[in-house]
Amino acid sequence: MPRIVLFSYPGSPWGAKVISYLSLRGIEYSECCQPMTWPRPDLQLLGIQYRRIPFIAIGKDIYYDSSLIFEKLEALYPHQPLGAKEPSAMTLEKLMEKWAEGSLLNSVMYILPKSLPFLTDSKFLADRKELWGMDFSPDALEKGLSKSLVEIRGHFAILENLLGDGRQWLLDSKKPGLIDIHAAFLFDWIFNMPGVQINELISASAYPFTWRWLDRYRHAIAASQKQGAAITQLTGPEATKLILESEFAEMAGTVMDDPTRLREGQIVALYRIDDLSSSVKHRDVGRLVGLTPHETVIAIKAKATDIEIRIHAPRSQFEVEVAS
Ligand SMILES: N[C@@H](CCC(=O)N[C@@H](CS)C(=O)NCC(=O)O)C(=O)O
Repeated sequence: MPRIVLFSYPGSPWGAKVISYLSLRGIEYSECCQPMTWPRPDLQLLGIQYRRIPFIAIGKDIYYDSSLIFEKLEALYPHQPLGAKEPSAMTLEKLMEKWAEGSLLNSVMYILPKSLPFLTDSKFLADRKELWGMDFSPDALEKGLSKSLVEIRGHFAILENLLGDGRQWLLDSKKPGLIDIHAAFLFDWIFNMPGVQINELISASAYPFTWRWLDRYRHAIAASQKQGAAITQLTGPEATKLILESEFAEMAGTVMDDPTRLREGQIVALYRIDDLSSSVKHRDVGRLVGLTPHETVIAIKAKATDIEIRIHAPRSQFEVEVAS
């Protein structure tokens, strides 16, 4: 299998989520660090318009969105995967993934420590306002704090209920599974930030099982990172060269019958629909080469080359349509 290249930036919670997964699996990878805000000139070398972080390349296959990244890593690296195997556990795992993004994410944002330098950086604030419509300034965060604490208390109560029988991990496994990553990564990210204040209403004395589980999670990730091989850092040109000189990780897909009625070979636009600017500014345009209930695959040419790479995106939160 070609070497994985992760495109992320330090401090990205979703980037940390993918890194935690790779570490727990012991899968080696290289990293191409990106700026925290747009533009990301490295991506232009590959011809990629995608705005969000992280994404990974496995050879000339590029995978957007951590949900698809996990599905692919589970399937392409089948030795000792982390995902649940039994249908009810698989369902819970998927729901936990959606809960983290759809509910938990918004709750934890307001406890970001106000001393973080980027919260007073006008470039960062304007960038995120354009992307999310959200004001991350310290004043705006302060206004949302009490609602956020009420919500986090509710989230903790759900976990405390499950962990209250003394299990170590959410599905009572011996080691952390993918479901633990889904449920823990945002708490792990926020509660380990320098300067974070933990209100007593959500403290370890109120939710002892949940805090012990979060502690175990942090130690398990740290131990796996200590054991794992060093991560190679690549510049944009180095990452591009590595990717373009690699094989594809997967065979070409198929375009199945689909409600969109799109057909193989059509030139399509692929973009996210869960933020304010992707549908306008971050459309990847290419030849449709794969369409299933799970994913869209388009082929594009890397900038100034004749070399094709394939972009894979999940169906959920993405739109694909004939390019205009
Ligand atoms: N559902 C996406 C969420 C990714 C996401 O929102 N990432 C944040 C960074 S942690 C982002 O892209 N923010 C805007 C940016 O960095 O440009 C995934 O799972 O990959």
